[in-house]
Amino acid sequence: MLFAPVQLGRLQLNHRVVMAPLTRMRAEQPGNVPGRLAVEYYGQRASAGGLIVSEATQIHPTGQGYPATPGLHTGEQVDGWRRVTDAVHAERGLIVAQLWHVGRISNPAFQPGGAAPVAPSAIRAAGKGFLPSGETAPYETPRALEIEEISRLVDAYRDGAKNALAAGFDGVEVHGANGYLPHQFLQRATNRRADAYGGSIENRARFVIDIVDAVAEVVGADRVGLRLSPLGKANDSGHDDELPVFRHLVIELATRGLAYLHLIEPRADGVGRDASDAGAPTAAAAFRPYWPGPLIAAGGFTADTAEDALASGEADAVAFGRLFIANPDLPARLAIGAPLNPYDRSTFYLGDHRGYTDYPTFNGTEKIA
Ligand code: 8OZ
Repeated sequence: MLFAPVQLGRLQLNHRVVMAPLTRMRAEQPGNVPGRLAVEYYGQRASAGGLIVSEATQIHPTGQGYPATPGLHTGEQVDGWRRVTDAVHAERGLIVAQLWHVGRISNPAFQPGGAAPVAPSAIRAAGKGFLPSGETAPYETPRALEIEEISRLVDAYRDGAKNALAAGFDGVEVHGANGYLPHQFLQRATNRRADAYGGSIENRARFVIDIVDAVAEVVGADRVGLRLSPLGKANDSGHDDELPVFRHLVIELATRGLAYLHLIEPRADGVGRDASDAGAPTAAAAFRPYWPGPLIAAGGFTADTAEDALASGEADAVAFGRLFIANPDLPARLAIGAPLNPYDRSTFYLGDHRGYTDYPTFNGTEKIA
């Protein structure tokens, strides 16, 4: 079924092999602008009627927490992304912009004026994060957002959606996963607010819902996706029993006619449970009963497990990350059962064209498995 068409809201796909959002940290400096290499990289990965989700893209200067991640809040960045979307559309592919704010997963060195990163509450993340140099340092304690600042950040997502349209994107995906700002609002462990954005499940879900509604006003609900990691542990997330807040969120959004819900399976590296948890229900299976709309599953899928997820009805499409890094022509390869290039983890982040635009397409002479 990977090669049966599917409709995700307004997005009409010819096949169900989605390119997952992939942080690659190669935006041009200064300005965090997607450059010539990004145009080539995304163009290589476009396929007719195939969907690409852009790498996570900060919608505000305070939303950055890694070196050389692209933004979508300056004119230069919009112009850079326009060249990317043109390259994807030239191959008759589709591309949505993933709208990102890292919240506390940052360092003052990335922040305007060297200020503390912002978060729902002043609770430091465990572990280390990036510095602009590419080195790492322990996270520092963030500053709790004032309630007026929360609505300004929702406005920043709205502006991000406007900029996405100006840049030629076919829609937007709200990054609600992996321990970043929206996820920090959802979890009790990171949200100790006593106002309308903290406390009850309804209040903790409010920020994500406000964002989804704001961007839907701009692009139409049927061009908005939301990515969540309800069982993941990335970036010091996943301490609470979060299922109730995710269930509430998904049920609340189920009536809005969104393009899709995008769920990360916890088996993916970095967001994973231990092997001892194997056999626990997948995120897609756990939330399918609450989500009648299109669902994309992501996280460590192979062609075979993807077919299983589609056949069982758990998912309507499957996003591939690492396989897409190493195989620019991944949909074509999967369609004919061609062998796959192995990926090189050492070139996932930062650096140059190596490991970015130089993975070869299938030349047709290798033996097909
Ligand atoms: C890997 C490295 C840096 C950021 C995510 C945006 O986890 C990311 C990310 C992944 O969602």
